[in-house]
Amino acid sequence: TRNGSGMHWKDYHDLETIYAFMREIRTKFPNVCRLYTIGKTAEGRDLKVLRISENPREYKKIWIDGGIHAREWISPATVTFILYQLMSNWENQPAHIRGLTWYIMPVMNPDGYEYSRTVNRLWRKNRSPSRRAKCFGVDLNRNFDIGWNGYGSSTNPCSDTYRGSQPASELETQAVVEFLSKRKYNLESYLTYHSYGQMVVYPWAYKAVKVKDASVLQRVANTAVQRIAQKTGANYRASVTHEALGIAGGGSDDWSRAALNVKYVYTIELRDRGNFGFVLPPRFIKDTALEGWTLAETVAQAIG
Ligand code: ING
Ligand code: ZN
Repeated sequence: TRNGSGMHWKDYHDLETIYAFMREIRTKFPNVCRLYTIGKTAEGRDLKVLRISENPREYKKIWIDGGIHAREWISPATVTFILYQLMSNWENQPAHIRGLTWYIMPVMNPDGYEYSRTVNRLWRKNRSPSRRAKCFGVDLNRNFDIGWNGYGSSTNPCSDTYRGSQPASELETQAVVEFLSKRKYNLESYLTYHSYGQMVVYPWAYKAVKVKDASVLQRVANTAVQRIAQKTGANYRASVTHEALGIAGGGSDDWSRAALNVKYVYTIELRDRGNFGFVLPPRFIKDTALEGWTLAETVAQAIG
């Protein structure tokens, strides 16, 4: 699984390698790929999304993001692996995969990711400076305009769960919101990759209520979890977010459901269960990424 960009899944990579991999895929498959720069970060890095589609006007759309939180390195590793799984065998993919338009954003928080790689391994937020305090960074998964400033988020700029100065105050949030709002009419699925905990969860997170089609979401999550266990032996749990993780406002997943009415909305907490936590050794990347791909495959099949 080596190629010109130097991408592989035996170790974690810096942002430039991930972006080189995205450009490489676009160059290899120019007819099905389109690479977008949807915005820039506070430190001036590009925010990149790769679209894969044989028919962007007609096909149903699925969004996948990773790297909202800087220290969750397994997330960009998994989302790039999903890209690799799709494109290394595109011609032979089943109709429910080839018949979708995939929007894939491996690193939603590039400033934080690079900061975690070079300065502070356990950094979570982005790196935007606060006007009110000496602290840096907003938790992008508390910054979306749904249940903003509610439970599970902080008003303190020095907190790890700081919600920002207002809803969508952050450039990363704004870029994603603007990009997806243009395509809201048939986004079928929003998948967002985090770690850790080994869980597949669905809305709501901001209030202790289940979404209307919770029974469908639970059933598809159960299927994904069963298939994951068959593939790698790992045990994931499927649940509604507020029961599994507690109430938290401002999440991207809840926003996609509330603002865009997306049906198949999932957050996956990848490996592990706390033994290594965020600092998951590279030897676990392959299997964990396969687990993340299994969720995407299962949801694609459910969309039909
Ligand atoms: N977990 C998520 C977090 O942002 C979550 C859990 C999901 C909260 C959806 C709110 C909405 O805290 C991790 N590991 O980041
Ligand atoms: Zn996270």
